[in-house]
Order: sequence, then C-alpha cells, then structure tokens
Amino acid sequence: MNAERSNTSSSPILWVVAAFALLILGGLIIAEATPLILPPQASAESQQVDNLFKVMLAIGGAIFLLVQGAIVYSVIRFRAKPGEREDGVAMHGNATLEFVWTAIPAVIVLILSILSFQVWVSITSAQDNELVVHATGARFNWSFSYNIPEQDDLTVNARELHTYVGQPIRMVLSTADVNHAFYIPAMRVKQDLLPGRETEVRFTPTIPGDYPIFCAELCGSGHGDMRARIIVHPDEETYLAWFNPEADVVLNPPEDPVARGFQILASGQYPCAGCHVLEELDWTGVTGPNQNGLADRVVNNRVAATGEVPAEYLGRSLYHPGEYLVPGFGNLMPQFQPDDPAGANYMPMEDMQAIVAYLCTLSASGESVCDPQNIQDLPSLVD
Ligand code: HEC
Ligand SMILES: [Cu+2]
Repeated sequence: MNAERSNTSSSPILWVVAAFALLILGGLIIAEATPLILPPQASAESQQVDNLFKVMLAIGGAIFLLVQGAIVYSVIRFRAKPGEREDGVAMHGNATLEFVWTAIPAVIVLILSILSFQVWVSITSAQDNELVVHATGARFNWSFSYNIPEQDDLTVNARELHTYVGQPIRMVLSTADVNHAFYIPAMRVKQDLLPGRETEVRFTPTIPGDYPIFCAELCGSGHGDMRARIIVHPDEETYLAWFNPEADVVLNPPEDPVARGFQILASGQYPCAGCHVLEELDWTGVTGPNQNGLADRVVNNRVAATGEVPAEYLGRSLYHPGEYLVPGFGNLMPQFQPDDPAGANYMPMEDMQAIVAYLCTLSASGESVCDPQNIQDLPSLVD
C-alpha cells in the first residue's frame, strides 16, 4: 500500500501530462461531434464560421472537462472521512496559480479575437456583382423587395427570399417597428435590425434548397410566428423564371381591384401574415383575429357595432385600427397611413382600396359584401 502511494507521487509530471492529453482529446471530440447537429453548410461563408466555432468548441470543451474533472476528483479525493469534524486547512493567495489562470485565458481570448476578426472581415467584405435585396422586419413578419432593373421606383415584393447558387447577395435590412434579428442558420448569418437605420448582411448560397429564416430577437407576442423561407434556385435561369412573372404583374397590375388587392397582400408587402390567419393567403399569425370568413362577420356583427357600412369598417380597420377593437384583442395592429411615403406603415390610398375590395370577398359565397360605390368613396369615408 505504502509502496504504491510513493510510486504514483514520484512521477506527478507524467500524471499531469496524461491528464492534459486526455483533456485535449476530449475537447477535440466535442469539437468534432457538436457540428453534426448543425444544419447544412449552404453558403460559401458557412465553412469559415463553422471552423471558428470548432476552435472555440475545442477550447471550451477542454476547459469544461478540466473544471468538471477537478470537481469530480475533489469530491472523491477530499471527502470527509467518517467521524472527521474539523474545518479544512485555511489557504489564501498563490501568486503562481493566479498568474497562470490569468495568463492562459488572456492568450486564448487574444487568439480568438484575431481569428474572429479575420473571419468577420472575410465574410462581410463586398463582392462583385452582388444581388441587392431589401428585407423589412415588422411585428411579426418578414418581407423582401427587389428593385426591377431599369424601373427606378418599382419593386417586386415577396414573402419568401429567392436567390440562386453562386450569386453573392447583399441584404439591406430595416425594421418598421422594434428591434428584430435576421437569422438564416443554413447560411450562418444573423444580423440585428435597428429602428432608424439600415444594417446589412452578405452571403453566397452554394446548395440549392429551401431553408428557414427566423427572427432571433424577442420582439413581442408573435415573435415565434416571425418566420420566412429562403429558396435557393439551382441557377439564374430558374431564378428568373420566378422573378420575371412577378415583375410583370408589378409592371402591369390587374385592372380588377379585388385581384389587385389579392396580389398586394400575397406579395407580403404588408406584414398582415404574421398577425392574422387567412387560409387563402397562407397567413398563420395569431396576434389578431382569424380573417377566414371576415366579410360575413363584418356584415352580421361589426356593422351593427360601429354603425359603419362594410367597406368603411374595413378601411377604418386599416387606417384607424384602435378606434374599434375586436372583442378579446388588444390595440396591437399597426396604424397604416396614406400621407407620408417615407414614414412608418405607409399604405397609399389605392392600395387600401384594393385591399378592402379583396377583404369584402372573404364571405362564404365568395361574393363581395361591399357596395362598389362605397369602395370608391373610401378616401372620404376613412378620413
Ligand atoms: C402586429 C399585428 C397585426 C398586424 C401586422 C396586422 N394586424 Fe390586423 N389586427 C390585429 C389585431 C390585434 C386586431 C384586433 C384589434 C383591432 O380590431 O384593432 C386586428 C384587426 C384587424 C381587422 C378587423 C377584423 C375583424 O374581425 O373585425 C382587419 C380587417 C385587419 N386587422 C386587417 C389587417 C390587414 C389587412 C393587415 C395587413 C395590411 C393587418 N391587419 C395587419 C393585429 C395585426
Ligand atoms: Cu422579430
């Protein structure tokens, strides 16, 4: 027994070396295993981000094993013997130890900041021939808009982000209300949206597919509904097969106001989808009332409650949402306004009229419940 003890304590260096080798091995295993649960690396930048992440995991994993190992060792090695009731030895101050545990983390942090800076510079630098897409976050919705080439003021709006393999993309991000964060795990990008300024983020998709986009900044009750998708087309041709017809509808909008209203809402230009359910348009938000069968409810219920004709009620729901609150719901809907194109929640009068014309058809029969004359007169009715 005695012989064995003196044998082990005679080569402490060996034990320390063996323990450190185990820690490093453990750290490397953690660094290799954890990324297996990450989404695919679907952008050119994702490999650099993941490699940096692996370095951090290896270091963090080794430190985790060191700390946990020291705890387990101490619990076993230093536990009180039966009947032992005295305090432990009082110790304080160990300059060597303190120097070591300050110097090692300082070196680690320095190395990590240099590596991080390199990756950051590399993935955020401008590239030739970028496709610029604007994304707007609004509680609780994402919408995307693309400039139409050679048409200065006209944009294609979409609820999904379309792009294609190999095309560098620059997203310009702005918010209509509070902070949001634009997060595409498969592209390894995450960027905050801040009121009053534009932020940007860049990436180049490499694998065709359909990946989720999230909001990564708690922005209110419907935050969990604030999702969208990025569709990465295999090449420019398939991308244009989506883009050109969309641009065509914008350049030649439908004459019929109902069709135009449907098209405006389907484009996701306004954030309704994140707050309302409407099957026809794939809306899934639950912050506001369900809009299926809305027109019948307006006729049977809201008209009597407000003394307004149906078109007037719907128009005022958009421009003065706080005026009449649907029972059971709070005053959470943005107040759209036709006066200031640069201001928040701008919705021109013609858009409002088209949207109301469409909402009037959400009846069991599919027939409009509104008088066309009332829709024409909306500018004075909603004043
Ligand atoms: C931030 C969440 C939010 C957004 C975005 C939003 N709404 Fe609403 N909406 C509400 C809430 C909450 C109510 C119920 C309270 C009220 O009447 O104002 C409501 C009520 C309504 C009503 C009245 C419904 C009824 O049953 O009487 C209509 C119509 C409506 N919204 C249409 C829209 C349209 C169209 C859009 C997009 C242009 C939109 N909303 C965007 C939250 C939202
Ligand atoms: Cu959000």
